[in-house]
Amino acid sequence: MKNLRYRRLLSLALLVPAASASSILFEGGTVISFDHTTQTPRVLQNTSILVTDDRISAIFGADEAVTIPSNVERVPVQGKIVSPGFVDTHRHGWQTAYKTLGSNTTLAEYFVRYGEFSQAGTVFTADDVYYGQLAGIYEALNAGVTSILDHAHSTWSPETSSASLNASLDSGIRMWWCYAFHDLTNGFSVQDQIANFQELLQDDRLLQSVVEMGIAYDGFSSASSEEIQSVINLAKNSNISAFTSHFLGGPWFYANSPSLLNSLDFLNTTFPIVLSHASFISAEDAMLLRQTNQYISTTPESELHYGHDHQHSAFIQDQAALGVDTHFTYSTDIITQARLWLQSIRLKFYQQTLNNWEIARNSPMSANQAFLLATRSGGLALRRPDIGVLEVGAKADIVVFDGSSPNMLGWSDPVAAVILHSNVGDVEHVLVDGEWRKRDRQLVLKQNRTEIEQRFLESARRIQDIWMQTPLPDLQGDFQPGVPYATAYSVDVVRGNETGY
Ligand SMILES: *[C@@H]1O[C@H](CO)[C@@H](O)[C@H](O)[C@H]1NC(C)=O
Ligand SMILES: *[C@@H]1O[C@H](CO)[C@@H](O)[C@H](O)[C@H]1NC(C)=O
Ligand SMILES: *[C@@H]1O[C@H](CO)[C@@H](O)[C@H](O)[C@H]1NC(C)=O
Ligand SMILES: *[C@@H]1O[C@H](CO)[C@@H](O)[C@H](O)[C@H]1NC(C)=O
Ligand SMILES: *[C@@H]1O[C@H](CO)[C@@H](O)[C@H](O)[C@H]1NC(C)=O
Ligand SMILES: *[C@@H]1O[C@H](CO)[C@@H](O)[C@H](O)[C@H]1NC(C)=O
Ligand SMILES: CC(=O)N[C@H]1CO[C@H](CO)[C@@H](O)[C@@H]1O
Ligand SMILES: [Zn+2]
Repeated sequence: MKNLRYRRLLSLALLVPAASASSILFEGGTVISFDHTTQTPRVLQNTSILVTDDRISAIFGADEAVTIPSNVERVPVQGKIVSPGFVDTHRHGWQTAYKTLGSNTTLAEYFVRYGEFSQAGTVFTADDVYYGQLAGIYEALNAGVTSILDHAHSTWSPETSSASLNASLDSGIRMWWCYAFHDLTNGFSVQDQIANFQELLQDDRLLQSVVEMGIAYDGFSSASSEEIQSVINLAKNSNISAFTSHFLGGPWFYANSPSLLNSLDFLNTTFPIVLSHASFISAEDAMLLRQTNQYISTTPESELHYGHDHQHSAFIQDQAALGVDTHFTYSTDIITQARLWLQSIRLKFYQQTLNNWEIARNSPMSANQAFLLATRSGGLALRRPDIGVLEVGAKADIVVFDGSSPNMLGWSDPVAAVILHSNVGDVEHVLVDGEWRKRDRQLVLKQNRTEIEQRFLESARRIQDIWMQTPLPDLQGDFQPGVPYATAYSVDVVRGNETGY
């Protein structure tokens, strides 16, 4: 009802032509909108979307009269699915050069070998960070990811920090670029990092861009209270758009938990806080997130791949969005994350009945819910109800799927088609903030893509050579006090001894 009312108001408003506005009309597709009454995706058949500058200005059916500006760019979308752009709420964009190196790594190994405190801090130059960040964002845009919260921990020097921000600004993706403050051994102290961050905040390019500044910090349970307080003060006084922290719990510790943040008077904040993983979150911490409207970022593939697990995050999906995490190890598209999450949640709750020798009569999670996690929930995690949704007034972050590929052909439910049948090859058009980022399956970039990819490949070859020559760490003794390393059962798909890997 609400949407209909908006539409009629808008068709009147459009009688006054907007002189210099740019507009794009997606004509006659199947649009996945949102129904505020039922809080579910709302499918609109044979519907058109008018984009004016950076926002959606009208959504209308074939029988509705809407005045269309004469200079409009018409894009036919008959037979296609028009979806909101996908939102990735947890990523470390600088790591692209490692691609395929971590194919069978574990989280404990990752910390030593690939993370922000590994040799990366001395090996990666500003150029490595720049080209990796940019080439990685190309992959995201190509897959219909239009928004990213980057936990940017390549902040090892003013140069590598600036390079990451530069690539983000140059990419044209919508980003919450969260500068990570961390204790380094190279002399670039947290106080230096704070000064560097404040300098970057003054960058005039931010005013014309779709990049917003945020802070990433993991030190709440490990750093000195002085350091923690200086980061809290900075966050509260810098008009940031997001704050993010890793939170695992259970045997991982790494406990930047909601209750710890709350005890520091740092949970009920005016800006959004996104806690990545929350694998072993307690019921009490989940309640704190609801009370303060803060979100977790579930990264299904990373939590499976590395073994973080997600024991309890499944119970706080009303305050959750999806993320990719380390894109060098697996897929960057949020649809794959949604699909993996959907099927693993189904299994998790089916098992509860099976363990009791009972047979479920219902499915524990629907494709609609997975779709919302991948889109609108990401916007809500960032307190941006105008992101991850197709409705009048929302940001024009739009993805058009070709509905006629061999894998898509025959769909009637567009949400199920996207979540369970699509692949990146079906992403035909991508718009971010009303601007083309992919058109007719080709990326639309400000840079010379060939040149960027050549520079990235040179960087990746250099980085990969160094890592291949670095022996794998020998993980013996304790991961941390009271938590020993152990050997997991490993499978061998060929008969005989020692034929694995
Ligand atoms: C969509 O609307 C157009 C314009 O009114 C009409 O010609 C066409 O038949 C409709 N298509 C479908 C599939 O309903
Ligand atoms: C980032 O871009 C700005 C503006 O072009 C430039 O001054 C700065 O040197 C760049 N940073 C790096 C590390 O190249
Ligand atoms: C705070 O940042 C937002 C954009 O994120 C901007 O619109 C607003 O003007 C800023 N406020 C101040 C006081 O700088
Ligand atoms: C959070 O802060 C707001 C505004 O200061 C206040 O109204 C609200 O009660 C607080 N909520 C909690 C759970 O502390
Ligand atoms: C893009 O870069 C490549 C490689 O440097 C070059 O061969 C090509 O001419 C460039 N294209 C344009 C349009 O500048
Ligand atoms: C595997 O190795 C163990 C001892 O190392 C040996 O006892 C066993 O027979 C071997 N099994 C096979 C299938 O070769
Ligand atoms: C790419 C990679 O890291 N491969 C490793 C997978 O695990 C085996 C066993 O630990 C290693 O030998 C490989 O190097
Ligand atoms: Zn992470």
